[in-house]
Amino acid sequence: MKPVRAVVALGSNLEGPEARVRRAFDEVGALPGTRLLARSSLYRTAPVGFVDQPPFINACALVETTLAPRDLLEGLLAIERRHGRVRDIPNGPRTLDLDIVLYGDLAMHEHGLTLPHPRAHERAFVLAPLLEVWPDAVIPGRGAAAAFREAVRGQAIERVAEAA
Ligand code: PH2
Ligand code: MG
Ligand code: MG
Repeated sequence: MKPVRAVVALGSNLEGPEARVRRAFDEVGALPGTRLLARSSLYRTAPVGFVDQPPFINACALVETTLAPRDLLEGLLAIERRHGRVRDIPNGPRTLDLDIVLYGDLAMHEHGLTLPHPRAHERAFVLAPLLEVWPDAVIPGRGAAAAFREAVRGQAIERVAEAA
């Protein structure tokens, strides 16, 4: 299969989030058929949705992959499990969350996998690192990712560290 450019959002707010996200970049880049093209800075971000939990560390990875979307997702979920991810409270605290934000220009909706990520354009914690690794990114069905930056201005996010 021809390699496709994809963006993976990384998030953690438990058990050493910064070190964990740094490690997760390497683990994403080590998936079969997958090459890490760029890693964003790390951002400290206020929790969105379920607010009574610690701040998150968020980042984005730009990859090139020959994995089909479902196989990429399975690989990401396996990494999450290795990080001891427990799914109890929806949107609640987690050791590691790895979401596919973009997979080329693909738009699809299947059980457990919607592309592009349906909420990416409304979350500063995704948009800021996404635009860092891919300033011209287009969100299929919505348009240039950069056009949404203004709308998420009010959300609390702070760049805390360079990419590793
Ligand atoms: N992830 C969520 C829900 N809320 N808030 C922040 N700041 N960062 C996240 O990664 C995040 C969230 C569901 O995946
Ligand atoms: Mg998520
Ligand atoms: Mg997820």
